[in-house]
Amino acid sequence: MNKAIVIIVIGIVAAGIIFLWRSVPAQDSLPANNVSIVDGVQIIEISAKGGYRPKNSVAEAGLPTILRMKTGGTFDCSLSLRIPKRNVSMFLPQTGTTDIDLGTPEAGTLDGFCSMGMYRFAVEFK
Ligand SMILES: [Cu+2]
Repeated sequence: MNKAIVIIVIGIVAAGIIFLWRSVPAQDSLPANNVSIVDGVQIIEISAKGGYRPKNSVAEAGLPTILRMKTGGTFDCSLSLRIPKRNVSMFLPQTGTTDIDLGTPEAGTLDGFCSMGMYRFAVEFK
């Protein structure tokens, strides 16, 4: 086969792969579907492993709310959770579910961090 044709075919295949790769949205850009309301209690689920996911959540203000932290084989510092506005400073289990009662939040943003502040998440109450 002609070398020029081979190079063109490789170029087209590479362009296709790059196009497909770019059209897959990054996980953080997907709308977060981590907030549910069960029996009048709002539950916000955040997973902790190498950071917090989703990084940004939107929830309703004025509802009794639980922040549900999920870990699974987590061994990094996202286990060490701080929510300064709520005086939360705790260690999550390496694997498990930890419910944190947020009471009935008013409108505003609640930030959570790992103890060193390198990982962060935010919940916006509207
Ligand atoms: Cu950290």
